[in-house]
Amino acid sequence: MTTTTPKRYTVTAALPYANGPVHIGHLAGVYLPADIYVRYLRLQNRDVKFICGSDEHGVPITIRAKKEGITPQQAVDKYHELIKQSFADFNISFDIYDRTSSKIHHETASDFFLKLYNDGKFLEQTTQQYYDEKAQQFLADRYIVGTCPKCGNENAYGDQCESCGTSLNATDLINPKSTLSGAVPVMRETKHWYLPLNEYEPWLREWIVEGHKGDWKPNVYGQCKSWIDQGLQPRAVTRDLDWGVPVPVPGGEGKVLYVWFDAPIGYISATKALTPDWEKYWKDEETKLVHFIGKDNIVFHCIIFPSMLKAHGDYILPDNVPANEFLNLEGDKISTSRNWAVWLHEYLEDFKGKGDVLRYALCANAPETKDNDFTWKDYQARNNNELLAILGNFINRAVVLTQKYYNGAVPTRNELTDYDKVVLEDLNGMPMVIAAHLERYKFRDGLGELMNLARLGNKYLADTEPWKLIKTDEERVKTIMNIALQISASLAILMEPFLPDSAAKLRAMLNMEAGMWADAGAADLLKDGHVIGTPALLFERVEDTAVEAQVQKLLDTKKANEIANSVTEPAKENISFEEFSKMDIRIGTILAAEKVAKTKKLLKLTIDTGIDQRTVVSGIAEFFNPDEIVGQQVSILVNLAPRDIKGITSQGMILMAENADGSLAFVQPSVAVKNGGTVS
Ligand code: B3M
Ligand code: ZN
Repeated sequence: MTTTTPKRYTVTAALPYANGPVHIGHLAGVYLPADIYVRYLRLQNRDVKFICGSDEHGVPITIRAKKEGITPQQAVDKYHELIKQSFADFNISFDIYDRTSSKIHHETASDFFLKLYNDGKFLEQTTQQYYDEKAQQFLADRYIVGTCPKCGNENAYGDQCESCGTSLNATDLINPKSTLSGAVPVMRETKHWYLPLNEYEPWLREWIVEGHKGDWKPNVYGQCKSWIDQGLQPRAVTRDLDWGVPVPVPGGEGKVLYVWFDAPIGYISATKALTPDWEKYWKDEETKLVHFIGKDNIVFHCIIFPSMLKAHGDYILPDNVPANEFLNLEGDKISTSRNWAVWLHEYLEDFKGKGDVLRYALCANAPETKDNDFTWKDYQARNNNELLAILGNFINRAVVLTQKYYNGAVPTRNELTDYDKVVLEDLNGMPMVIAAHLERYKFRDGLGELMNLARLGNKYLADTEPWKLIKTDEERVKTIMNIALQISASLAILMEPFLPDSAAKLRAMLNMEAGMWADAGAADLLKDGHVIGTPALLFERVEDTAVEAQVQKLLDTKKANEIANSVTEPAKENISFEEFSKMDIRIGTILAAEKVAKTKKLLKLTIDTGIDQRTVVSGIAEFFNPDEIVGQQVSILVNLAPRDIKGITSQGMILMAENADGSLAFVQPSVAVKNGGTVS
C-alpha cells in the first residue's frame, strides 16, 4: 500500500468487449467509480492518466459477428463507436479510449509475448484439446460450455465459470458441448504455450496474501487467497483461432494470443498511443497503478496479468484492484442475451440531459461490497428525495435569496454566532472527510458525505430562517446568506467528481471558476461583493409516468423472453377421423357478454350459433373486456353436453388459442363467415 502521495497515477478501467452496447451494470461496477476517482485526483492536482479502450479480440467478438452475419472487424467497428459514445455521453473522462485492433497494440502484445518466449518463461506443450468435427475447429473459451467442476453451473465457459469466478481449462468441464454446433467435441492434438502460474505461486502469496491484506477490498483479497490456496496450474496463453494477435514464434502459424493475454497489455498500448512519456506510467516504482474492474475479472487482473508483468520484469504491479460486485436490475441478473438491462444509449434517449441523475443513483447504490439491485423506484426516489429535495433545494434557496436581497452580490459577514462557527468548521472539514473515502475507493460513502454537506446547508437555512429575519435584522441575514453561499461554492467543487454536469451548472450559477479540491471548505471561496449568475434549476422532478414507462419496457422484455423460451407441448395420441367428426364446431357471433358475479375468470356469453341463441360460460374474463368482444366471431363446439357452472347452464364451449405466457386469443375465421358455418 502506498502511504505517501504517489508521484503519478495510472488508472485503468476494464476494456469492455466490443460485442454489444454498455449498460448500467458496466457503469456502476467499473466506469463510474473509476471516473469519480480520476476526477478527484485531477482536482487534487495529481498527475494521472485514465486509460481504457475496447477489447476487440477473443471468442466473444467472433460469436457476436457470426450472430449478426458480419465480419469480426465490422462487429468491433460498430460496437467500439457505440460504446465510446455512451461513455462520452456519461462524462467518463478517459484520457484515451483506444482499441486492441490497433497497430500499436498488435506490436506491443506481440513484443511482450516474444520477450517472455525468448526469456524462456513459457512451457511449450502438445496436448489433447477439444475439437468440433462438424465446425472443423478447436473449441476454446466461449466456444465450449459445460458444467463447472467447482460450483455445478451448467453453463461454464471453457476458460471461466462466470457463476463462481473460477478460471478453468476447457478440459476441466463436465459434459462439454460445442456452442458452435451443439456437438459433443472430440479430442485432438495441438501445441500451445503456457504460463506456468504454479511457479509464481510463492511470489503471489507473498505479494497478495501477505502484502495486500487489509489493503485490498475483502471480496478481491478473499478470491485471490482462495485461488492461491487451492494451487495454481500452468495456463495456456495461445489459442487455435483466426481472430486476434498472431502468435509471433515458430510453430505459431494459425494461432493467436489468448484474449486475456493480449487485453491487459492493451492498457500499456493505449498509454503508448496517448503519450510518448508512457514509460513513466508503467515502469516507475513511484507510479501508482490502479485497475478498476468487475468481480468476474479478478483472477485475470490479480493473478494472471501480474504474473505476466512479473515474468516480463520491466513493469510495475497494480497497487490496488478495487473490483465491484454485480448490479442486478429489478431483482434479476442483468443479461445481454435476455435483453435484461438498461442500455446507456437508450437511457439518454428517454432521459435527455439526465446523465448525472443516473450517475448519482448508481453511485448511491453501488455494488461496492455485495451485489445490489437497481430499481426504477429507487432511481426516482434518489432524484426526487435527494438530488432535488436536498441538493437542488439548498442551492436554489441560496441563489434565489441572494438575487432577491442583494441583486446577486455576495454580502459581507458580520459577527459570527456559535452556530455559524460550527457550520463553518463542518464545512472546512468536509473536503478531508470526502477525500478519505475516495482514497479508499469508498465512493458511496464519499457521495453520502457530499449530500450531508447539502443537508447541513439546508438545516442551516431552515434553522436561521433568513426569509423571516429579513424584516427585522438585515445585518444578520447578510451573515447567513454569505455562509450559505460559501457552502454552495464548496459543493460546486466537491460534487464535480460525482456530478460533473451539475457542477458546471452550479459554477455558472455562482459565476465561479473551476476550483481545486484544496480550495473547497474555505469560508471565503466567494469574495464579498462577487456577483453571482442567474438562478436555474439543477434538477427536475422525475414523474411517475416516466419510471412506469421504464418498468413497462422491462415487463415487455420479460414477456417476450417467456414466449421465446416456452416449450411447445408435445403432440397427443392419434385419433381416428370418425372420432374427430363427432365434434360439431360452428362459427358464431357474440351477442352479449357479462362477468359472472363473484368470479375472477368467468364470462357469461350469449352466442348466435346460426342454429340458435345460447348461453356459454367461458373462463376468459382475465383477458377480455366484456364490452369489447361483443360482435366478434368465434368458433364454438355446439354439441358438448350442457354443464352447470356457478348456477348457469353452459351450452357449448368457445375454442381458444393459448399463448406461451398463458394469455388467450379467439380462434376466428380469417374473413366473416355466416353464423352456423361449420368448422372441419
Ligand atoms: N473484455 C472482459 C469484460 O468485458 C474483458 C475485460 C478486459 S480488461 C483487460 O468483462
Ligand atoms: Zn463455477
